[in-house]
Amino acid sequence: MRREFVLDCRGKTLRLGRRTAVMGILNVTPDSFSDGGLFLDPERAVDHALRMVEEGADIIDVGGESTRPGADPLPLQEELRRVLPVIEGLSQRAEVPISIDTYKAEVASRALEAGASIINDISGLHYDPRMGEVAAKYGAPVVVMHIKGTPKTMQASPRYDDLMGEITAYLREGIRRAEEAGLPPEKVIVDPGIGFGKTVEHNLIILQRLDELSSLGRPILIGPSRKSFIGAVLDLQVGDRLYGTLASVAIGVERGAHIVRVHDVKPVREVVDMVDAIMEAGS
Ligand code: 8Y4
Repeated sequence: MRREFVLDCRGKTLRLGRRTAVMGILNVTPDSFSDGGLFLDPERAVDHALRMVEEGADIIDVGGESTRPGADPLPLQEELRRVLPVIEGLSQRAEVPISIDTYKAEVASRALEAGASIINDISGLHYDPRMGEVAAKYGAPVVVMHIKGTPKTMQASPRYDDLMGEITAYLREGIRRAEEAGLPPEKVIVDPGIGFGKTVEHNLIILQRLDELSSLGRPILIGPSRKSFIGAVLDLQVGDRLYGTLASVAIGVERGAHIVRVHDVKPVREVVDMVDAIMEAGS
């Protein structure tokens, strides 16, 4: 019983709530799409994105900086150098909206100019004070994600007195900041930030209690794909976490997720189409 939302992504319409939307992950780092050497090849990245669209992705999330636990921040110029050619190339060849995964307002702004239409801010409008105004200027939907700490520090034994209460309060503050900057609350998507300042147990409880985020009245996005909580439960390395990802996606959708951010688009599309059919049956 997800609420339905229609999201205008700068001319591209996303209908959320009946059919689960799949966001395909496009990591544009030199170790993901190299030209055979040390350099990033934008065309290979674009080809991978187009394959994800053929497999059923509704959004492509382009990110240039690794936000894995313990990762160092990436200089602005290098982040721009990685993501802009890919966004330019992809926006000419794909119909689906492109999101820019960044917490820097300057990167978001340049990405929107280059053809992106959604901002995916892992800080939930808490790091860069200019992010709200960039979103408002372009009328771009923003994913507001919860994080405790920073990517560098977040996994140092995170503790919560009230896990879902703290996440909800942080996301509500993100929605407030967006509105204060002039972005309508209708343009905000909320995300509990699986893996960002959470223990294995916290991540499992977030999925178990995801329905509580519906009190925010906004579409819900989750990003469980291949994350370490799956590795911890199943004792599997990152390349072997597909079934754990699919279980997390199925439960997350049943508990109210409108959008799932994943690496493995084809199998996830199949799982969410089936879960959607079960949820819609008889209505
Ligand atoms: C293997 C591969 C294991 C990647 C872990 C990872 C989210 C997100 C990330 C999320 C939103 C990641 C940018 C972390 N996670 N954005 N971004 N929600 N909105 N780690 O959960 O994928 S990066």
